[in-house]
Amino acid sequence: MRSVDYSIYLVTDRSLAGGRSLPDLVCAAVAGGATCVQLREKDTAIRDFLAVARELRALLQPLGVPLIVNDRVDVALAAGADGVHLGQQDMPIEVARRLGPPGWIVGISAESVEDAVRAEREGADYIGVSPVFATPTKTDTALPLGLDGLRAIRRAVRLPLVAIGGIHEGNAREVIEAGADGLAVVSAIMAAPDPRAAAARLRAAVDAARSRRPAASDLGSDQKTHGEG
Ligand code: TZP
Ligand code: MG
Repeated sequence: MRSVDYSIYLVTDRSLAGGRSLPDLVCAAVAGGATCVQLREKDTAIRDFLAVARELRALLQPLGVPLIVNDRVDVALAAGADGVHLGQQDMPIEVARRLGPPGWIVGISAESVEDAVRAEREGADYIGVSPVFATPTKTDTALPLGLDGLRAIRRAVRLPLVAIGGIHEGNAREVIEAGADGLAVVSAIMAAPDPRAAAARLRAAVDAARSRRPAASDLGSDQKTHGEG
C-alpha cells in the first residue's frame, strides 16, 4: 500500500471560494502545508470536472501532492489522479480497485464503526470519518460521531483515519488526539481570506498535537497510530 501523508487533506468546494480561482486556492493551501487534495465537484458537468481535475493534476504532481477525485472513478482515471474517494452509495471498493492502476488510492467515507470495519475488510486505503462535528458545508450527513465516535473507529480499525466535518484550527488538536491521522477540511481553507495561512495554522496544530500524543507502543494493542504518524 502506498504511503500517503494525510495530515492536511483539503477538500475543494468552489462555492466557498468567493470567486477566487480553484487552482490558485489549491496552490496556496499546498504552499501553506496541505498534504493531499480531494477535488469535490457536486454540480459540475463531467467535461468541466475532468478539465479541472487535469489542471490540478498538472499542478500537484510535480509537488508530490496526491490528487484524489470525489465520487467519480471515471473522472479520476481519465485525469490520471492518484485515487478516488467513495461514499457508501458509490462504486464498491473492490470494483474501483480493479479499475484503477496499481498503487491507486481508494478512500471511503465511514459514518459508523460498522462502515469502517467493512471498508478495511474490503481493502480501502484510508477512511474518511464522517462527520465528526456538524457542519453547514454538508447538511445531508449522518449524525455527528463526535470525538467518542472517532475514538471508537480508531479502536476498531488500523487504516489511516481522516476526520471530516466541522474541523478547524480550534478543534484540530483534540481531533488528532482522538486518533485521526489527518484533518479533512473544506471551509477552514476554502473560505479563509488567506488559504495559505489557514493551511499553515492547521498544519502547525496537527504537528503540535502529534508531539503530545503517546507513541503507538504506549497505546493499547487496539490503538495504533498510522501513516505518517
Ligand atoms: N463530508 C462530510 S462533512 C463534509 C463532507 C464533504 C463537509 C465538511 O466541510 P467543513 O467545511 O470542513 O466542515
Ligand atoms: Mg460520494
